[in-house]
Amino acid sequence: MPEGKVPILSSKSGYINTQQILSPHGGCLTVLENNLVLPFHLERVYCISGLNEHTPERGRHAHHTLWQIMTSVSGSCDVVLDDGCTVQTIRILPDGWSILLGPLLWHSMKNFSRECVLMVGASDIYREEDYIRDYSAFLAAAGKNRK
Ligand code: T46
Repeated sequence: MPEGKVPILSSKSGYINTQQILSPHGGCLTVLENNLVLPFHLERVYCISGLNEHTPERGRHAHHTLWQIMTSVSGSCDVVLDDGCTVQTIRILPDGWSILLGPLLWHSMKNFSRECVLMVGASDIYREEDYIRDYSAFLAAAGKNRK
């Protein structure tokens, strides 16, 4: 558990150390690679950019099977995690601590700082059918999964 961080209580989530590397030439490198202790193999990487304090809440969905790791390359935002039992808000910062987003975890991102850029590594290619965008359907699926 990283020092000074709010413990993540949701199942299929947690912090992963992705360490930001300070380049000797200036600037900073953020790396996502399969050598990290990830419970999945990376298949796709995407960035969410153009974010600022006026950007409305994003996400608001869960995935049936997808695993993801989210890191801040620049700026910060709140990531709300809801596993159907526990809801909590985690601030994500460009400090090398990334957040694991497992399947059946309702998540949203909000309260972006200016020039916030998020990088996300995913276990599969983009498939719209893997999304659960209806909250009642998510609760039903998460409840079934616990039985
Ligand atoms: C997630 C959170 C953290 C694609 O065509 N390919 C892709 O790989 C992705 C990720 C998205 N898209 C399309 C689908 C939508 O038409 O891009 C559009 C915006 O996607 P969405 O509204 O789902 O964006 P966010 O920021 O709400 O969610 C994204 C990911 O989609 C999602 O998997 O977990 O970031």
